[in-house]
Amino acid sequence: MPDGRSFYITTPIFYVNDVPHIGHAYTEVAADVLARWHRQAGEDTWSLTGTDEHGQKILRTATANGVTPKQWADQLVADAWKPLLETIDIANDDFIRTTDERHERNVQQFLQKLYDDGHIYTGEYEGYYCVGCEEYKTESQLEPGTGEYEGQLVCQIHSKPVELLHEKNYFFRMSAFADRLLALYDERPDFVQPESARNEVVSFVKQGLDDLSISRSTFDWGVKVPWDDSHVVYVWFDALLNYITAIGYGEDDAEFARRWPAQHIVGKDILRFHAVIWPAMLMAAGLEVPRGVFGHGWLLVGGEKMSKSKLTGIAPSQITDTFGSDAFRYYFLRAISFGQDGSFSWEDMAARYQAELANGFGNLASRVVAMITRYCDGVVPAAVDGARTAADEAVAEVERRATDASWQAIDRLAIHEAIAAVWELVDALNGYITSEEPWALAKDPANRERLEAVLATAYHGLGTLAVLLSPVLPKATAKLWTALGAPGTVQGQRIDRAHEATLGSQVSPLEALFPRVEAAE
Ligand code: ME8
Repeated sequence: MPDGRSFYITTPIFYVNDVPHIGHAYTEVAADVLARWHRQAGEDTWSLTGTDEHGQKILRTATANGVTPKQWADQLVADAWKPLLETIDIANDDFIRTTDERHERNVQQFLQKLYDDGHIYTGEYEGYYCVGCEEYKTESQLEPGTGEYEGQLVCQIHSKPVELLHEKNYFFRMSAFADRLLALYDERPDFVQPESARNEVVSFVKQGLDDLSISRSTFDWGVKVPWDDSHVVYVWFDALLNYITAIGYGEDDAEFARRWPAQHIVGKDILRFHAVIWPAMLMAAGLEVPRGVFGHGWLLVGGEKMSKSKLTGIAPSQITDTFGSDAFRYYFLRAISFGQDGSFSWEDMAARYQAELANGFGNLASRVVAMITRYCDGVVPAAVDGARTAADEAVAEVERRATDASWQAIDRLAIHEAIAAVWELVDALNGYITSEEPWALAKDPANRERLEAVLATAYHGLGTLAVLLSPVLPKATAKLWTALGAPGTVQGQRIDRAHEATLGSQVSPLEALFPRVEAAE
């Protein structure tokens, strides 16, 4: 059951050096499904996404393109990142940019507080910096380059050379928080999920933490350090703060108290920033740590992380143009266990589209609506209590189970398990129609009562399915809801009580929810 707490969920804010690929879309969709599910469970829900626009990576890209970094960011946000949200049907509540004034002034406020409280000091640092990661690397995170990078050290993630930097910077005394972090991971085993991510984080912190360089002075594209404007704030320190500046940190205490803490959904590449640095920053500021950090797996191409810099990125619209946004959302959340790596293939996408969406769910919906239209003139038969058989009861039981099990899975962030739980109802209803054979019952008026009971049971099951699948398949379930003649919107229904939804009395024609796509792709 929903616990009545508010639910605040975030995605990473993405770098605007390039356009999005399906890896970014995957994170967006996962967070969106969780947000929609909690919202439909009646929780006070808020979902945030946005863009990370400062730092050397953006500065260099903009310079190479002959524009200012702000011009570059404005263009990418307008032409690529905001349109992505429409392409994959994201219902976010807010979109934050790190160049927003509401963000910049409160980054300064946060930093000033840490400085005043003695958490920041001046130091010198020499190390290898990867501009792709926007991070100093230890030698164990580097490898010898090959080909054009022969003789240079390259970053293991980007396979591009790192740069040896020597700077006088401001440092955050992060080392002081190692024990408190370990106590946190211990007391709240779900703080970092999945288990593999938690283990990685714990063993990393157990080795002891270094202090963190949090300013840069060799370029000026960033938030100015409030007490020294010859430095800008390190891009990660700036970016992590988006999660609180977006909900009123420093300006709207009531809103901040209402929303914080957040559940963060990130890719496992940026787990340490979220599960180590970020909670340490919050502890230093005397704020509550996040509700949790979930590090999902990578989408792989040829066994490697799909990426813009390696030119293996697939644009989300390449998939949605053929299969639609619902199928995109469904595929990535169903085919990949949330938390594990997964590979995308057009063949697998097409096969699941046809078997599960078109034949499994879409066809079920069309058949039931068509039979009520044909045998009952579109009038939904009232369920006749006395005529309920064991098969009817079994369907009702699966409806209850799917409702409860999917919510419990969502509460544990196990999105793939939630969808699987709902799919038991798809399968049960298909099995029910096959075994009860309403088309055969319709041939003999003596079976009228049984025919009506079967169609009423199937209709009710379809209503439950529409509600339970609405976070994943918002477009198809809205069409189905209309065809069922049900009141209000499907999104307005309580998902944790889906099997109790009030339905309608008259169906209307339903076009194919998942039309056939040409197999050529
Ligand atoms: O790291 N598979 O931004 P970013 C799955 N600005 N997810 C993937 C992926 C893949 N192959 N590739 C990218 C940054 N992602 C920082 C974040 S947050 C305060 C700052 C997703 O544009 C995944 O969510 O490099 C990953 O964590 C994120 O994109 C990295 O996006």
